[in-house]
Order: sequence, then structure tokens, then C-alpha cells
Amino acid sequence: MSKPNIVVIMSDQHTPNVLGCYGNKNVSTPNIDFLAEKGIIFDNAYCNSPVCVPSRMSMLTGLHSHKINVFNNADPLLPHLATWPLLLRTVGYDTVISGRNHLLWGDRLAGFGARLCGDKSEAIPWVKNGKTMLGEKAPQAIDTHIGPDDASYHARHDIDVNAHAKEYLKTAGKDKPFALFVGYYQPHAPFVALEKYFEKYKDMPVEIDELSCDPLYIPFLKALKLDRKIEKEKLITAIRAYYAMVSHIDELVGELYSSIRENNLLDNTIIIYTSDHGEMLGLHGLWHKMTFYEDSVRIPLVVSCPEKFGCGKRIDRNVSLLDFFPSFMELAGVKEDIELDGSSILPLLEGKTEGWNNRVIAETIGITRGQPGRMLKRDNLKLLMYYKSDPVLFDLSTDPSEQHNLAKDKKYSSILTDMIKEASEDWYPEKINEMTDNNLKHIYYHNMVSKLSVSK
Ligand SMILES: [Ca+2]
Repeated sequence: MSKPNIVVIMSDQHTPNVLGCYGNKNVSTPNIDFLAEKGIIFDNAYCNSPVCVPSRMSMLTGLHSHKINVFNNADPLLPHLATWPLLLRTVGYDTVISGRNHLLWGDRLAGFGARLCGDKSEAIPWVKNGKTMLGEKAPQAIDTHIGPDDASYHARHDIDVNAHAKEYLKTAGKDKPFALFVGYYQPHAPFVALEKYFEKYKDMPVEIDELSCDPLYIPFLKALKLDRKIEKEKLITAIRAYYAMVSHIDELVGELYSSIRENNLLDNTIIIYTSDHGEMLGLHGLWHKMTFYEDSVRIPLVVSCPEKFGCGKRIDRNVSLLDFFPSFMELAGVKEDIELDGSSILPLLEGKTEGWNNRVIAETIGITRGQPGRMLKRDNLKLLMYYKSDPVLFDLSTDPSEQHNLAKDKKYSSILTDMIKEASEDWYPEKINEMTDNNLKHIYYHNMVSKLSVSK
């Protein structure tokens, strides 16, 4: 096999719990399920920050947020940082991006050789019924802009992104290997979907979760204005629309797969489907991301290349988006000599699980500013640490809904001490507060002279 082509399809805010191949019986995702049948499913894949830009920049640089100084969605990627698309170019790859990567400014290529269409597809205005959607109630609202809407900006963006990617595939790989990154905006809020997809779910039974929310996350509820009574019918509509958006993405993935096959690229192309973080979708009364609950921080990860890795396998080891960089280097035969926080998952794909460091670390700047947080998942145990807060420990093998904090259980005192020590290595929350405050000052002055563009 010559140097393989790599296609990374990254949606935005897709929890694996709303995917057929991860056990959801209500959602229709035949194309991603087919990709999984022809590939390998990771049941414990995580992002390294449950926020868009920090997650994506960790994925591209192979480094944690605190090492690249990217904590917020407005933070730029410092131009000297190497990314995996940049390194792939050094060994002859054509690396291109179609669609969303969410960088707001700076070098928005982030090491890719070319961009096929705008990050937010500037050709399509962010409007509904002639009015901008960027009012105070959008785009995160869960009860004001929900349901079927053929004017959905997100849906039209994703269709545009797929069209550019399919056009690229017509000539890709002819004289050099390629890495294509396809970034969809769906199923990110607002929870609106094209009518034909919403129609599939308009009668789907939906149960609204009544699980308790850890007191740690109460400030988050307030910050997102979720600490109020929201009509149940609206929440049900939001969830149905989310499912519909997932089905739309699934169809786009199917189109891309067909295009890869029709252009005779299937045998030598590794296809990856993933997302930048999850979506709480009402669990524990929470929506969107930002927390370390499984539904926020866990992501789908399907890797398909039957010629190379076989198919029909599930891997339960803990892996993360940080692992993309070293994995792609190994696939492309790049002998990189730079510090990386992840590990190549190629041994796992080849069936070798022994020796895998079965842990994942994720970071945030906190539920509210000034309270950085760190998550360490080791095997099935998950530790949450927030600055100046008591630690929280969940055992996901017995408590998958994360309702029982074991941090004060004497049986766990030894392993808790051990995990706190491990999670505290190279984590300095006071320093992170300084860095984020400083970043915000710089951004403030840029905003003084020019409002951040959201149209490009
Ligand atoms: Ca995101």
C-alpha cells in the first residue's frame, strides 16, 4: 500500500449516543453505520476540550490547550505552531480543507495547503426571513429557533461544503497522496433541520431526562440561561430536530463515500468520521457542551479502511483527538521530532491493545471564567478537577449516568490520590487564568477597531 490518503469528516457537536452504530435505535444513520461496518468503532473516544476551537486546535496540533494558549473560541492559533496537515505537506501530501474549522482569525488555513470553501461559506448569508440570526437568542437557543426550516444556514453550509469536497475528489490522488478535511456545521445548535429530515422524526417519542445535575454545573445552567422553566414540547422539538440534523449529515457522509468509491480511491483511503465534542441534549438538564459529562466530552470515532485494518471491530480503549497527529505521521511515514501529547492509534487499529496507555485528559477554562477544569479518565474511572473545588470521581463501569460522586468513598481514596497527582502534572490553573485574561485583553482591543467578522 502506497502512502494512504486520509479523509477526516468532522461534524460539530455530535454525541455518539445519537448514532445507530453506537446503539441508538431511533436515529437513522445508515451511511455512518455502513462506514462502521467496513471499519472500526472506538467506544471511548474523547475530545480534549469540550469547546469548539480549543478542541479543534488540540486535534490539529496534537497538544493540549494550555500548551498552545487556545482556551476560547476567539483565541487564534499561533502561526509558528506545526499542525498535522502542515507536516503531511512536507512529505508530499496535498492537504485541503472544505468547510468548518471555526478559527475566527489569523492564519485560518492552520497548515492546510488550500481551503476549498469558506469556513462559514461566505456565499451563504446567516439570515432567516431577511433578518440576521445572530440575535441574543441565537444560535444557541433551545426554545426560540427550533424545528423544520429549509432556510437553515447550517444545512446549506454543509451541502455547500460537500459539493466542494466531491469536486475535489474528482482529481484527488492522481499524482500525490492527499488529506481532505471536511467540516460540517450540523448538528450544532440552533436546532433546526431541513423539513425532509425533520419529517422522519416529527412523531418520534422523546423522553426528557430527569437525572440530577451535579452542583458543580449549576453556574453553567445559569450562564446558558437554562435555569428556568422551558416548555417540554419545545425541548422535544429541539431533540427531534437534532436527530434530523444527524440524518442530514449521515446522507452527506454517504455522498462523500460514493464519491470516494466512484473515483477509485476507496482501496487506499482511510476515512474517519468524528466530531469536535458532544451535545448534552437535555441530559441532567444540560444542553450543548462545556462540561466533562460523557455526553459533552465523548465523541464518535469511526475509522474505515478495510484493506488496511479489517472491519467490524470495536475498540474500548480510551483515545482522543490528540491521537490524530501521531497516527497520521505514522501512516504517512513522517519521522517527526516535535513534542506531542497523544499517541498513534495504529497499533489499536491493527489489533494490538497491549501496552496502550489507557487514559485521556481534557481541559477547559471552566464553567465560568476563572475556574479552569481538568478531566482525567483512566480505564473506567473519571476524575474531574476544577480550580478551588473538591474533586469529583465517577466509575463509569457501574455508574454510566455519572450520578454518584465517589471522591469521598474510602474505597477509592488511594486511587483518587493517585489520579489527582497524575491529573495535576503540568496543570497550573492560576497560570491558565492569567493566560486567558491576557488573551481576552488582546481580543478586546482588536474588537475596538474592528468587530470580528462572522461572515467569513
Ligand atoms: Ca463545536
